[in-house]
Amino acid sequence: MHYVVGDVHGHVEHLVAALRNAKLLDSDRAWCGGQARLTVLGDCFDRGPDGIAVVDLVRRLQDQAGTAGGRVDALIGNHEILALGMNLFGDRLVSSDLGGRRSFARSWAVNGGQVHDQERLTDDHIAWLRGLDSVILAGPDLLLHADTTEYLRWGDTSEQINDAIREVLAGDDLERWWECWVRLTSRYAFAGFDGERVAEEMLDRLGGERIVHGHSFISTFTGQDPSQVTGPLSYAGGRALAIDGGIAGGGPCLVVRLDHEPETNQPHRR
Ligand SMILES: [Mn+2]
Repeated sequence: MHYVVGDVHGHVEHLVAALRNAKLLDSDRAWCGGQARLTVLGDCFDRGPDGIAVVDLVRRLQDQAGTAGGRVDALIGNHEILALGMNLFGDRLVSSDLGGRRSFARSWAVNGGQVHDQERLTDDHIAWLRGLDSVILAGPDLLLHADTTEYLRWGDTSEQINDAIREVLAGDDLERWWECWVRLTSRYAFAGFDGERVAEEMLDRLGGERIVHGHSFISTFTGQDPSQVTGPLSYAGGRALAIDGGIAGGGPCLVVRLDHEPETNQPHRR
């Protein structure tokens, strides 16, 4: 079984409760999911109380699941870029910005940056975060943090995209880091009148039958208040699944099981 969760934004207790509810975590906060797979779709940091605790929990579960024959992965979200960019560049101005006012420090401050997270970010955290993938193809599901086609600017395959972003994050070129932050912050690529076509074109290039993403509150697609959200949202003709319940806005932490049982799976392709 493969589960996804995302956009925890420092709300580690919400994550613990949701993983327990999904029977992936026991009462001692240890992995009890056996051979199950869990992918964390990014945005562990900012807005909430303890982004570092979220990262530490994910990393511990990664070790424990590995030992149990399971698997835990995490994807880079725009807030990982923001937290690392703040750490690396602070208030250095982005020179490609002609207004000359942009910096990671400014964006961090207006996007829920937490001093507490910055103070406790270690070299070990930074090395782990810099090595994360941005795109994972898992069976029929293409897992992304953000609902954007901007990933395709880095390459034509998941491997190319992951390598290209890792290369940017391994370096210290502010302009290229800033480009990463901007691209991974865009959204709603699959929600327009032609969203199904846009999603299909992305799937044709990168593989998979369905895009699974976080980043944009489900409530902003449905017009609900985040507190009314109870599950993931399938849209774009079934080609996209939004899983961000909107914890940062008072919504639930959704741990979503990606069901693809052979006997119940309907063919998506014509
Ligand atoms: Mn995001």
